[in-house]
Amino acid sequence: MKTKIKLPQKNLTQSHKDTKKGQVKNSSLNVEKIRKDFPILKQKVHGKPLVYLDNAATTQKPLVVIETLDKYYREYNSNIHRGLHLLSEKATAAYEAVRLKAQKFLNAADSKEIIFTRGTTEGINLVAQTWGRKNVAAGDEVLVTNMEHHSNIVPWQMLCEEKGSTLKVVPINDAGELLMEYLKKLLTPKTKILAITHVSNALGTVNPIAEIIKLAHSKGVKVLVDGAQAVPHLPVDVQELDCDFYVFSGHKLYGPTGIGVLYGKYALLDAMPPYQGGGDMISSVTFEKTFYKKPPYKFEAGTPHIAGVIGLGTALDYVGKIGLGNIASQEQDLLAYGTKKLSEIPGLKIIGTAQHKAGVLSFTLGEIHPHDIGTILDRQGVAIRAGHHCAQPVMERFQIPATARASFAFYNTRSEIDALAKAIRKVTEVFK
Ligand code: C6P
Repeated sequence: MKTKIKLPQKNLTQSHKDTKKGQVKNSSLNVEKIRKDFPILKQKVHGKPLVYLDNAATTQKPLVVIETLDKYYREYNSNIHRGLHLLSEKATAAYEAVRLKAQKFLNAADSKEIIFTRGTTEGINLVAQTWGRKNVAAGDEVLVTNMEHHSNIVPWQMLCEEKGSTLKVVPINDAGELLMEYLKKLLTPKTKILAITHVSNALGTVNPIAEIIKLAHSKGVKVLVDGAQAVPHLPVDVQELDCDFYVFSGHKLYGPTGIGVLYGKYALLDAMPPYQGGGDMISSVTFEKTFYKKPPYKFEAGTPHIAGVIGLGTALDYVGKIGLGNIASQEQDLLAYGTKKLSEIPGLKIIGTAQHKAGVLSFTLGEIHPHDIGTILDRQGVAIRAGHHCAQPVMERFQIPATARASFAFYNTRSEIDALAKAIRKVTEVFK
């Protein structure tokens, strides 16, 4: 298996300079200042300064998000859409205001197209269990890719098992890029939906999603995009993409855990049966018949994660203030610098060398098990993830059991990447 490393076309020394303290400062982002927004980054682990490079698993939270949660519980904790009292009115207004923020964030046509979920996983399950159960029948096909997270495989597999339909898989090349000619071939009259990740969590590949959606639509195939690893790193416009569904998790976007967003085109949402039954999703209930509310409420049964939604709103504001363009440029610099630094380490092999990548560096180091790499790095204060990253088919494709994975956020610095490289070299020494 051949892998070729292609560095992003960027002049590293011109656009970024290390300051005296080793922090990166560039024309658009003052990372040293930004880091002060994240209280957790100040700490030491195992007596060493924390170098947090596990951002694809979850990002750290800025103080404004933490304070938003604190304020909600201290000052206006209340159930929403139900009470006539002031606290409930305040909580309802704050909750619904975030729907508008999420609409703006994704540039959805209407706030009714925004459904709050527990996260990406629940968003995909919701679509598979509602749209999928209604529209996918025996003999039909559901198309996914070889680089999907388990969350975008298993719900479709469950649906296919139930319906007697077939799950088809678009293969990837040695760099971790989709094989477009296979994608074209696999979009057949039997295909009902293509469920595809925008950015791979295990490889970092950024898929040409606009082109793919166009292709699928030209064959009459609906498209669900898993945006879990995309929205924290690049601007997304669902109207421009013309995707049918788009899902993401708040916790990877500097927001709280347990909250996410499902975007769906209104006509599709309106025609879908509900996901769960319960309070707040009905217009009337009798033992004979229940009538449901219109979207989005039809899909938000029970008391939702009110604090999570409100916290997500603050995270969206925070990211908006920093600017996804600035975030992307900072992270691309880290990716290029990290790729160069890690490639210099003897025996280290980067898994995922696509032309277009987000800030993810998955790697193996000779015969050393990635779990050992992760443990030794942790002792040096460097937090990464090791394992299959809930993407076992990716590991199978590259014939490896696991990788070690460093993933970047805009608050990371080149000096942290130096610390990562130093810690990896230590792993090699330990195993000599
Ligand atoms: N990936 C990682 O370390 P939830 O758990 O629902 O917030 O997100 C699931 C999910 C779906 N799709 C992609 C592309 C993802 O990366 C993830 C979460 C984390 O890579 C945890 S496994």
